[in-house]
Amino acid sequence: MLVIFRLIAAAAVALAVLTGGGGAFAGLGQPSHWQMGLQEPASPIMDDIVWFHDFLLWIIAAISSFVLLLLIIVVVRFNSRSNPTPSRTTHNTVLEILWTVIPVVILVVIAVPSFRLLFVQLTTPQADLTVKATGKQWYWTFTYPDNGAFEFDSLMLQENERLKDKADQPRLLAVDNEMVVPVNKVVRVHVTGADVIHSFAVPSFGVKIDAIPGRLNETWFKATREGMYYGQCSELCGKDHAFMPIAVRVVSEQAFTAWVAQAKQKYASDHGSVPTAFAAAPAAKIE
Ligand SMILES: [Cu+2]
Repeated sequence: MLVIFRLIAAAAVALAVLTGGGGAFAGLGQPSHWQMGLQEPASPIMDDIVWFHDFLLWIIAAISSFVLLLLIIVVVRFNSRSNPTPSRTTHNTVLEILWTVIPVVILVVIAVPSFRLLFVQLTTPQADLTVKATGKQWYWTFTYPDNGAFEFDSLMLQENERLKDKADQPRLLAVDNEMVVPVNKVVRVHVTGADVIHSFAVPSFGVKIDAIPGRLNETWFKATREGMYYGQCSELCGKDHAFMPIAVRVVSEQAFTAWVAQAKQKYASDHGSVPTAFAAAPAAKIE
């Protein structure tokens, strides 16, 4: 009896996830408690990724249910008690053609939106702005070549630096200097690594690309809503890999112009300098 109750509970959870219950738990720009789905999308690419993910989930659920049904039929109808003298049939042409053709059709149906998504992700449209993100052990450096080539380092806020009552300074994600971009503009991101391989990833934008020393990778996003969006280094890069978050603030175009004017002054002295002091800094203390 208990087993049946557990099965019913598991089915109810699966149904809730399938019918989009997961989406209700997802946060915008950062993870949320009890989150089950992907983070809320804030770019056309992430909209497509979420659609593709849900589409695949239905296909996977249908295939798994079908296989489970076949297994149950075999167990019940063809065990040695109910079927003491098994049939000796070995071939069935129609069945063999079907179980070859149907999976091929399913794979083609999956491949079409999958390749379309890959092409859209890898083809940068006419960019309004370029930002270079350099992964370093263990922080990010952002450069704005189109806006006067100023450059600044973005380090995670330690527990004692963080304003705990501020919702936009989440633990292990808030940084001292955020990357700022204008809303509804195509931002081209040039990504590279200064020491080892890192990975630039912001879930709500659907962006994830390796930061490889000696190589310039390119990705893009168009943020459709203003706000704070957090990501993390997504390639194991050393002991403080978990403590080099990416924080992107999406603002209006006017606010962006104002920020650029102010940032040019603020980071003027940083330009071209190599902040080796950070590389040799003691380990981040996380409580
Ligand atoms: Cu890293």
